Amino acid sequence: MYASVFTIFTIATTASFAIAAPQVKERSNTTSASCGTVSQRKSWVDLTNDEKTAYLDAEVCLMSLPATAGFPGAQTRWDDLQFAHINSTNVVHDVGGFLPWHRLYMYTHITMLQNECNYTGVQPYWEELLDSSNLTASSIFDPVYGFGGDGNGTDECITDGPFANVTLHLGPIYEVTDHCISRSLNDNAIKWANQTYLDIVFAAQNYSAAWPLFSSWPHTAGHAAIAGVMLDVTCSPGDPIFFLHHTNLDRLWWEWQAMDLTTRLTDMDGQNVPTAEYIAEMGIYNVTDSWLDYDGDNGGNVTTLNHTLSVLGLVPNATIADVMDIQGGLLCYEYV
Ligand SMILES: *[C@@H]1O[C@H](CO)[C@@H](O)[C@H](O)[C@H]1NC(C)=O
Ligand SMILES: *[C@@H]1O[C@H](CO)[C@@H](O)[C@H](O)[C@H]1NC(C)=O
Ligand SMILES: *[C@@H]1O[C@H](CO)[C@@H](O)[C@H](O)[C@H]1NC(C)=O
Ligand SMILES: *[C@@H]1O[C@H](CO)[C@@H](O)[C@H](O)[C@H]1NC(C)=O
Ligand SMILES: *[C@@H]1O[C@H](CO)[C@@H](O)[C@H](O)[C@H]1NC(C)=O
Ligand SMILES: *[C@@H]1O[C@H](CO)[C@@H](O)[C@H](O)[C@H]1NC(C)=O
Ligand SMILES: *[C@@H]1O[C@H](CO)[C@@H](O)[C@H](O)[C@H]1NC(C)=O
Ligand SMILES: *[C@@H]1O[C@H](CO)[C@@H](O)[C@H](O)[C@H]1NC(C)=O
Ligand SMILES: *[C@@H]1O[C@H](CO)[C@@H](O)[C@H](O)[C@H]1NC(C)=O
Ligand SMILES: *[C@@H]1O[C@H](CO)[C@@H](O)[C@H](O)[C@H]1NC(C)=O
Ligand SMILES: *[C@@H]1O[C@H](CO)[C@@H](O)[C@H](O)[C@H]1NC(C)=O
Ligand SMILES: *[C@@H]1O[C@H](CO)[C@@H](O)[C@H](O)[C@H]1NC(C)=O
Ligand SMILES: [Cu+2]
Repeated sequence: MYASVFTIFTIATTASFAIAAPQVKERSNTTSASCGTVSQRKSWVDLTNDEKTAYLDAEVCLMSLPATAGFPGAQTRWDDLQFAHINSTNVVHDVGGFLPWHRLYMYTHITMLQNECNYTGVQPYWEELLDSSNLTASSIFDPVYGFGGDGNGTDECITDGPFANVTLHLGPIYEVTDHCISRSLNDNAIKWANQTYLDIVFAAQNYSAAWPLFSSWPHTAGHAAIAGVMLDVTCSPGDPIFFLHHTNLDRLWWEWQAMDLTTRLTDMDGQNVPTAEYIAEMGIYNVTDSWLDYDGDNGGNVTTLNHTLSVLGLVPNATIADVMDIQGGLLCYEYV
């Protein structure tokens, strides 16, 4: 239904195809001087069945709690979380703040699971590379220890798994309508998560070059491969797979940062406002002057470490500087 919602950027060079897989220097420690106890974010396939169940139950819990933020149309806490993305879409996509904002959004999600649903487990990620040659074989679609499978029929509603009968209240785009979680699995799109494209992304030598590549390939891969709700540029967090997908993207950004950590803990760049073409193609609202006054970049169109990140109060505003280090104080996790 929203087949063109995610733009595929043009790749200017193919020279980087030959570059080998990155050697990642992960810091590995369970406590950190700067942030305390370090939470380990794990691949979905490395969770035990009990851990998977606890995570899925916590997501169902958030969907069952009543909305409290006063956002228009929101009925549940899940809707509140989704609204923060809907309402921010035009200032957090096609911009330099794309990766930092979604890092804060992943933090918002896990914080709500912990504080409101008593979740004590880790934030898992979907290691899409493992599934990039066979999407439908992925264990994330398991009907018991996963998110259920493909959509069915003209509405493309999912029919099994813990979210089969969930009613979403927000979407499509900016509308407020009741609908199911829809999917339309696409085996071709998941290929954009394969090693060929990761090599292109990891060959980028600075954030300015890297962020559009992250957005184009591994980011588009998960959205377009799941499709349905996941292909709706504003409402995609309605499908809980969104959080596994974007945590994986966050992991990839962190692995890229870790290749030259000293430099890349402060490397920020990119436009602050999406291009007019992007806004028109996505059918999203123009960015207002009042937001530009507040973004922390002194009225400029270049994203800096001072840039304000807002999830509409679900967690306090932060700056991009606050989220550059996943063990910087506000954030305290590692990827294993
Ligand atoms: C882990 O962190 C603690 C506290 O910051 C530090 O004392 C210790 O040396 C670290 N261990 C490793 C293996 O890095
Ligand atoms: C954000 O939501 C408010 C209502 O709370 C609305 O007035 C505003 O137009 C929305 N902005 C965007 C960009 O979606
Ligand atoms: C979380 O735990 C508290 C304290 O035990 C309890 O009052 C609350 O109902 C629990 N919340 C949920 C959503 O289960
Ligand atoms: C993908 O995996 C499924 C389930 O294991 C299998 O039935 C199918 O043949 C596989 N497809 C390809 C192209 O390997
Ligand atoms: C899929 O949809 C068709 C109608 O389009 C329906 O007959 C069938 O029962 C559905 N399958 C499941 C598993 O819900
Ligand atoms: C969804 O509803 C169908 C039909 O009422 C029911 O068979 C199924 O168990 C429900 N699934 C969940 C996860 O609640
Ligand atoms: C990745 O997918 C592309 C097709 O989109 C294909 O040409 C390429 O060979 C694949 N790379 C790997 C390593 O499988
Ligand atoms: C980033 O690297 C690209 C080459 O990958 C280069 O063309 C560009 O000038 C660099 N940008 C900055 C801001 O350093
Ligand atoms: C911001 O920069 C982008 C890319 O250069 C440009 O397309 C857009 O029009 C600029 N927006 C504003 C408000 O200056
Ligand atoms: C958004 O701004 C562009 C100019 O940058 C204008 O052409 C367009 O009509 C505006 N769209 C809306 C919905 O206001
Ligand atoms: C951030 O803001 C501070 C004080 O407002 C300023 O000194 C600093 O130069 C700014 N940094 C950037 C990268 O804009
Ligand atoms: C958070 O930032 C947004 C702009 O991104 C701003 O509108 C809002 O007032 C800020 N909230 C607080 C509490 O400062
Ligand atoms: Cu997004």
